[in-house]
Amino acid sequence: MLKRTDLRGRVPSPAQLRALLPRAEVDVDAVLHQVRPVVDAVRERGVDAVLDYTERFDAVRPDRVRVPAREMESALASLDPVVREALEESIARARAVHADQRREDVTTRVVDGGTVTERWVPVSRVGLYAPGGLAVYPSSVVMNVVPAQTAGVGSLVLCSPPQAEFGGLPHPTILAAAALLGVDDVWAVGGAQAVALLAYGGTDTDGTELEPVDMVTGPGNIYLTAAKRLLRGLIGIDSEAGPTEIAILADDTADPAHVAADLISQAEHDTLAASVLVTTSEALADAVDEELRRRVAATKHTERVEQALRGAQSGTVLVSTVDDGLRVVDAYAAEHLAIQTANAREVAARVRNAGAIFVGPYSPVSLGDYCAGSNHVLPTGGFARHSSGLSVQSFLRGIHVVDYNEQALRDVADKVVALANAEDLPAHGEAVMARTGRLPGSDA
Ligand code: HSO
Ligand code: ZN
Repeated sequence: MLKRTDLRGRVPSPAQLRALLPRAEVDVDAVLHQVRPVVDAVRERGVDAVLDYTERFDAVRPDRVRVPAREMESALASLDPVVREALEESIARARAVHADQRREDVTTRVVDGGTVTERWVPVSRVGLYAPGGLAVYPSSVVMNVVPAQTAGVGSLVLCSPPQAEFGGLPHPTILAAAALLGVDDVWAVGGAQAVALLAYGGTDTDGTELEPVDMVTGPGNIYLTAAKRLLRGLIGIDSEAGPTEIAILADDTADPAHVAADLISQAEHDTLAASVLVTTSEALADAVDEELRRRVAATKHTERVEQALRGAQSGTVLVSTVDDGLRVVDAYAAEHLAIQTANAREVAARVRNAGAIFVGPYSPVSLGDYCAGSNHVLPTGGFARHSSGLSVQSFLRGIHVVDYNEQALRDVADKVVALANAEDLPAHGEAVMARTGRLPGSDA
């Protein structure tokens, strides 16, 4: 089922390796021209425009956009208690991990009388997005809300598209998850119009105001991503999420049933999802193929999974050694990397590029999707070479606070003047001399 690339006895460069492991192309730029008029209309006409687009794209026109408090309560009250308990566990574990990410302010005494403090300040107001349609993921609400709340973001608003089958409200499990997390400001709006409304703000049909946000995070389809790209700058955004990816580095100690189940688990998200097995063992590769045949036929979303596994973005790579395998997975920089080898912990410690790493036989990626405590909003498309997943840090800004006294300024004044003159910006030096009252370096 997985096409095979045999790299045994070869040592391709990282760039060659990346070409061997292609990624699904999602051309966001191609839809910018469709999204721009939506964004412009919401800027000009606010909620009226939102409702027009909602009618067009979501086939429903709610009376108002903001979800009433009683609807939040009733969604929570009708949530399946088993799912509620699972969500609560997921939230508690995520809160524990994210609490440890909080940064302390640090003051560096650079010289006597001169300090620089790095002060970590949360973004004031954040908009979170939860998709509807095929991807109704209350777990993603948890993964976006928990780091924002833990960072100390004071004001959070959630947007999710209205669903005709739920009377123009967002999906009830999304509302219930928001209620469990203590997010009560929820608006029934999806896609590009949601990002535009969050960025520009607007007034609901009953006069309720949505204040503009400073930042928008959360996954969505290509139109939502295009809107984020258009509005970036006016608002901060998280990194663009592409189709999900799993890479597994395995040797002959791996259980083929585990490997196959994990490859299928992420292929289940999307026909463009990537499932990549990197292994030193041809026997394991054969056994995994065998398991895949059996399991793919039996799983619920057979067609989607099969298309993902057969796509150009998925495959098996045979390597001579675990070291070579590490080179391959580092070049690929997967969103999720599972290590299923002997001494998995030690092998995992040598990985340089991955969104998240799942160590050994009992840490499957789907544990991380829901209940490990780790965040599941992770860099895709090779972005793990330079970026991290969503964290408390994503919602904080480090502000340098510079505090020098007169003597400390005098002591360094000639250095500032020298650099200012070297850059032909003498007024920079003069701003220092205006305080020191004389040319730096003179004895008077
Ligand atoms: N694996 C997805 C997250 C997710 N899985 C949500 C299940 N629900 C991207 O990391
Ligand atoms: Zn998943």
